[in-house]
Amino acid sequence: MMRIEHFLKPEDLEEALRADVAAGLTAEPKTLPPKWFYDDRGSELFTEITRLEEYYPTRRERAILAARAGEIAALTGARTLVELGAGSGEKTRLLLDALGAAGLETYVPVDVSGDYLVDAAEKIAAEYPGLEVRPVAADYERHLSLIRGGPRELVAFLGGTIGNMVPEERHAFLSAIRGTLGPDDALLLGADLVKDEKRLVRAYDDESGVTAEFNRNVLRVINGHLDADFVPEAFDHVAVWDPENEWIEMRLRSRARQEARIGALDLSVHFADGEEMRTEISAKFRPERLEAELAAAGYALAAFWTDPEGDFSLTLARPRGDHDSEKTSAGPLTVG
Ligand code: SAH
Ligand code: AVI
Repeated sequence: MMRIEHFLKPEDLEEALRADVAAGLTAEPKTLPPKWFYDDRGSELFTEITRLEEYYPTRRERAILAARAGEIAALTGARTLVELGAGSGEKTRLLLDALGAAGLETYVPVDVSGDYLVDAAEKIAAEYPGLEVRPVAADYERHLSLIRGGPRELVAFLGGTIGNMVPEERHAFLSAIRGTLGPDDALLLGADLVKDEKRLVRAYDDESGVTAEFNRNVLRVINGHLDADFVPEAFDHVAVWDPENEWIEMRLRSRARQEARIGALDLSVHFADGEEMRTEISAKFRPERLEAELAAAGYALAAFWTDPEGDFSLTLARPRGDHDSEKTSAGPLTVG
């Protein structure tokens, strides 16, 4: 059995869920943070989503990684790869192959979904016998400073998960990562790009209903951990494009007037017929915006790549030194 570093003991996890649910379900409108989708079942459902025809981001990011992993290895010379929100680590293998050939020694996958993380890390350790694999169960928004990286570190945050944060959270998060990086370290950031609304909505409202189940899973997580009695089937899955904010919003819409009782909070929550509760945003970016957000958080771009269709992006960014604090970019972007 693989050793795992745990910053999220079950009681911490419960305490955090309790606080988020209490705040989110008493707010107007009601909201829940997306990190609570990912128990074992939620992580499996997400993996299922990545295989759907409608859900293009994973395929597109994989194509960029397949084309650019060698360049990433050459540009970073990474000896340590820290992957935030690693999930199944399936695409990561493309990076591990290229970085491994160029001297990678340690892989630190970090995820809030502890059991799923251990399974994924065990598989990777078996496939890469020379690699030290050190999984860390943590909330990357709270425990970043506790995660032990290593020399010549590459921090990867893939999948477009940055889009699941609102702009203020993104700024705080990117700045916090920046604070952990030394001058030889770098950030590899996957971000989905703005595109045709129909394709975006299809990607978040698939024909077979897997995303709907993923969305409702947050209610099952609350039922299981906080002694609640949500009936997930009493809520419809909703995915809408918000053109002003340029994000997809996932919501759960109550099919009727109903009450949910959350035993651990001694709280009863009333839902009106048709009331919508936001469960996730998935922001889509324009390259200028990404560059500006990275610059504001203290980075200079080293490279920017997209897949041939221009659907998804991968950015390699370095901490900006004091001497070039006036610049917003390290130089010309590599696009293609
Ligand atoms: N990187 C993978 C998985 C993306 S799904 C990919 O590109 O396919 C998002 C992952 O982030 C899930 O595995 C989820 O458990 C994890 N996650 C979400 N919020 C988190 C948080 N606050 N701290 C740590 N992990 C988190
Ligand atoms: C993890 N994250 C990048 C996914 C996304 O596309 O925003 C989560 C997801 N939500 C619905 N489908 C997938």
